[in-house]
Amino acid sequence: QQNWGSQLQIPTVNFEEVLDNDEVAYQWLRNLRQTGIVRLKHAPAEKGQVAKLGKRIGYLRLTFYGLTWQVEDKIDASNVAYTSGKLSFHTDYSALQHPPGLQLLHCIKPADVGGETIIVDGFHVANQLRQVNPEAFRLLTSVLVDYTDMGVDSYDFSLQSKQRIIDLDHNGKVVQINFNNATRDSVFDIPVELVHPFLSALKDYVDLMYKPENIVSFKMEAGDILTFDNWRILHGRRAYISAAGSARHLEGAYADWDEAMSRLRCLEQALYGNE
Ligand code: OGA
Ligand code: NM2
Ligand code: ZN
Repeated sequence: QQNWGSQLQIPTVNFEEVLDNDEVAYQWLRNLRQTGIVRLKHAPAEKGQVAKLGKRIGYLRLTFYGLTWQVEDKIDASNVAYTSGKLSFHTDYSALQHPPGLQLLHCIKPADVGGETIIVDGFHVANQLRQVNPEAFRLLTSVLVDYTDMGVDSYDFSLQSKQRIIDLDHNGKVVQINFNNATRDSVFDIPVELVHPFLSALKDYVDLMYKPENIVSFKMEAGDILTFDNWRILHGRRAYISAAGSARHLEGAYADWDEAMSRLRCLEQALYGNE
């Protein structure tokens, strides 16, 4: 995996080629693993395209928001994402005990004004925090945070989970970020004397994320599909003006790393197996 900051040129491939050409599909998934984000260009600006990518991998991940979901400014929104408001840096669905590994976001209609995307490499910033503030890093990698997501979409739901903001593997390597202030519970089940140090550590991490040298910011165009590692990349959007008749519309979906890595290995075997 390659860390990146604001210098990143987002790896970009043609959508139809990912569907039709095995070498391009292989490049897509390899880049996704390495860089954590790949932009697909020139998809048709209509629903159904992220579902095709799901078939290319194997399966999409079904959640309470549906197999695919529509990011629009909705009345009675089941989630803050379904408003025209700003979304600060987050990973999706920390309220699940096993958050989706991959996210696909297809821009069908950009906002006329606003709605720009911001992204940051959460692993890179976590390693910066480890350097500059080891104690904050220790708190974010050990304290369990309560997440909750309640509401109604196709079904009613009431999810709860406990997550570390930064997950490490057994060698101390950063392997997963679980951070979404919108679904962080008002319940915080830790010793009271830890609350302030924890929140201050979290603020230090967030402040590092927002450093200009770490952020990449751009506006998605109709037909763009962002595919990214939801365990690694934090994403957000600027607020937008919700214009009647030309409303912003994205279609999104989740997938998991097991299936994506499986497809990557099968493609590699088929393409280069006997060399
Ligand atoms: C989301 C989200 C980004 C956008 O729906 O979780 O981050 O640009 N959306 O609307
Ligand atoms: N949506 C976009 O964790 C979250 O609630 C992220 C999920 C609504 C499917 C938003
Ligand atoms: Zn999101």
